[in-house]
Amino acid sequence: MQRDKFFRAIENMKHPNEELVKTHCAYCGMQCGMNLRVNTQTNKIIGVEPRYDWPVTVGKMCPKGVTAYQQTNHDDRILKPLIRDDATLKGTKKGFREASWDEAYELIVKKFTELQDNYGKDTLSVFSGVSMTNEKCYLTGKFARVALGTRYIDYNGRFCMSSAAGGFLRSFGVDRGSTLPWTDIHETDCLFIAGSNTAECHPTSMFRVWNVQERGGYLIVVDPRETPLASRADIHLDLKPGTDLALANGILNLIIQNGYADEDFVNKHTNGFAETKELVKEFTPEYTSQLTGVAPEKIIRAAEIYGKAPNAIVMFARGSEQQHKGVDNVSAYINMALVTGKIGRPKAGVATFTGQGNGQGGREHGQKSDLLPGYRKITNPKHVEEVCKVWGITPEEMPLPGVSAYEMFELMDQKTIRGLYLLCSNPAISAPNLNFVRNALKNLDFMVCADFYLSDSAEFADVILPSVTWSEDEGTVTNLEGRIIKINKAQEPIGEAKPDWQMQVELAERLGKGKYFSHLKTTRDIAAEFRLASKGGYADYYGATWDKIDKQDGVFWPCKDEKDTGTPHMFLDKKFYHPDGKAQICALPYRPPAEEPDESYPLCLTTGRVVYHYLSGNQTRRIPFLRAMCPEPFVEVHPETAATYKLEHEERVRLFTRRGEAIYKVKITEAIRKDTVFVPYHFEREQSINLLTIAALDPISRMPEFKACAAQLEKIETKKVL
Ligand SMILES: Nc1nc2c(c(=O)[nH]1)N[C@H]1C(S)=C(S)[C@@H](COP(=O)(O)OP(=O)(O)OC[C@H]3O[C@@H](n4cnc5c(=O)[nH]c(N)nc54)[C@H](O)[C@@H]3O)O[C@H]1N2
Ligand SMILES: Nc1nc2c(c(=O)[nH]1)N[C@H]1C(S)=C(S)[C@@H](COP(=O)(O)OP(=O)(O)OC[C@H]3O[C@@H](n4cnc5c(=O)[nH]c(N)nc54)[C@H](O)[C@@H]3O)O[C@H]1N2
Ligand code: SF4
Ligand SMILES: [Mo]
Repeated sequence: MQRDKFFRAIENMKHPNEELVKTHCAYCGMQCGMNLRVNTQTNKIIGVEPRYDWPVTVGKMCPKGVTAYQQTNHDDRILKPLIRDDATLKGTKKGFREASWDEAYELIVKKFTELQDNYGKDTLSVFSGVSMTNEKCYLTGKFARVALGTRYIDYNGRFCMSSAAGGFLRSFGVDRGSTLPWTDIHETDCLFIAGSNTAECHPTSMFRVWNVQERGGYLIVVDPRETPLASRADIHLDLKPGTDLALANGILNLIIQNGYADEDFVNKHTNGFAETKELVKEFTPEYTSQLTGVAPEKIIRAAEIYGKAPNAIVMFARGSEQQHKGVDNVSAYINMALVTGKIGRPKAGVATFTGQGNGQGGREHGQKSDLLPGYRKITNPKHVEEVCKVWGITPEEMPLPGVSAYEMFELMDQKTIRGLYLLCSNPAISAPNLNFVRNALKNLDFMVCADFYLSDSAEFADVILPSVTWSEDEGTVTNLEGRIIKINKAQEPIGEAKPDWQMQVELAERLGKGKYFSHLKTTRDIAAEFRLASKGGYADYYGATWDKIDKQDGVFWPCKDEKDTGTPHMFLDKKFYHPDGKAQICALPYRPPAEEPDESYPLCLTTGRVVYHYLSGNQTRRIPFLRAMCPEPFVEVHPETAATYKLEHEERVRLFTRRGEAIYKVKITEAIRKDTVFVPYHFEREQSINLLTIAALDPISRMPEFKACAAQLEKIETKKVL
């Protein structure tokens, strides 16, 4: 009924010359189905409507998605290449002039060549992102290693999905962020969700979450804040930031003690149970409560509900992953599913809420410092050989593994890296310990930035190349289920903007590497080479042709050949990807956060998102509706904590850590722990919370600890206006 009404309303609103282009949202890993509305007379995008025929999101979209189309023809678009002609103004919007593509390319080639002649191949670096299609991500890896010949490439997923990836690899031997399709979620009996603000960050998952409860199932939420999701949970485990590992061990201990372990499954399909059982014994409800601050009875009840549920799904996101033990946290939550055998069948399993639109595909095909297409390892000679065959280079020509995203800034600081090609990321806002990172960017001899808006990071560049938005190009993206989907082009690039792949092909040619790139004239050409390069790797996309994607509403990888329809459910045959086919249950000793509160810094600072903004905010802060709904950052403070500092709602307060300080509006709320403060990170310049965060890196994933550091508040004494 309601749907009919909606369509009638849309029908009435229709422009007389309108065509719909079937595609997906520009932003998060949900990749909601949408139709872009295009005026066929002007060939410009004029609006959007949700797609009811898309099985994952069935007509749902969030405030960012419904306004995403406003990016394409926005006044702030960069329309021509820009060259800096006043180096004294680095780090500001000023000092750029417009240039032709030829002039920009020539300058880049000259500077990159000079740097490599003087300091060696590895003096150049590429820092990339995963708002790009698989084809672009694939080509960026090839561009770094073949066109520039450098080992230093890494990307923003290091700050996002790297801990999930590390945990999945260790536990299952394969890193697909969801073991089951999203269409299973509402049919399970218990959702255990840790460190995800689902209602704000993956809003179009929420109807499935509510449906679990409506059907009599349970929702358990682990978060230091009472988010909209937590407020509706059957149990809210309101832990101290950075203590997930203790909580997961405590719950596992109770699961084992109370007889909820599936011994048959454990014996046949896993390793590591005995050591883990022994290790978690210490984590009694009382001890776990001491470490986490969660009441013992809540921990006991959570273990009971999860243990008894016939089917359950363990889910997590950056709350538990962006820690210096993020990989351990992920494996510890996966332990719950492995010990109870609630995995490898429909309606039961494990999933992470993948962050960026192509956060899954973008991490599989060679943008990470140690990976090659198909999730191959650059340290494995056989893998290198397979990729070399497709690229037409010799194994000796393949660069060595590089370092992680944050470590690249350290190398820039030390002048080991002197040149940077930055695309699709805005680290001058989103990297931790920003005072250091911004200085490292300033310290570069030569920096190129490809973006469609002038970002905070672009302000450090010597050359800015105008790229296109998602709506001006086509290609595939892998959503948070592991489903490969198709993004379609709705409009020609505006001004002189070009897709990233085209810039890379043209630059490669000018760098004398045309032989490896000149055959790539369209996205389809890249898609064909990319599928081939992934063939035989475990993230095998070879069978995922664009036709099949269209016919099947996407294709879940692995998909090996033409006949293969893909793999919606992982591990149905109970075969995991470790050499012996077994999954690993991990014994993980507890470690506290890298920096714990003390007398000088008594509060724990945690950071994250609001529904209206996306990541560094470079895209969403320009959309009038989103800016109006959330114009500036704030610091969430519990009423009792506010009282000790004599703070009033909405007054400004100085928040500081050992690394930096910023001034924020106070938001007094009972939805946060008394010992914790929270700030969203989408804001520019001196309002960036990353001026304060700590770059303590996970030893395996090299993920920084965005979610916990020690902080202090100071009231700003203001004079009364007379
Ligand atoms: N609106 C919006 N949606 C987005 C994005 C966006 O920028 N804006 N970004 C997308 C991307 S790239 C990502 S990665 C995802 C992120 O999605 P989420 O991970 O859901 O988002 P965050 O706000 O970073 O963190 C989630 C929750 O973790 C909690 N938390 C903090 N510390 C801890 C802790 O120590 N343990 C636990 N268990 N929880 C903790 C926070 O209180 C917060 O509610 O969202 C995607 N969707
Ligand atoms: N304190 C704190 N910091 C965090 C986090 C946190 O929770 N707390 N979360 C981290 C996480 S999960 C993430 S994912 C990172 C993200 O951090 P960033 O990588 O900085 O994310 P974006 O804002 O998406 O930056 C993308 C930039 O590229 C541009 N862009 C978009 N699409 C394209 C394209 O196709 N081509 C080109 N050339 N440019 C494009 C956009 O305009 C934007 O300027 O931030 C991390 N930082
Ligand atoms: S939930 Fe994510 S993909 Fe869907 S409309 Fe919002 S931002 Fe876009
Ligand atoms: Mo992310």
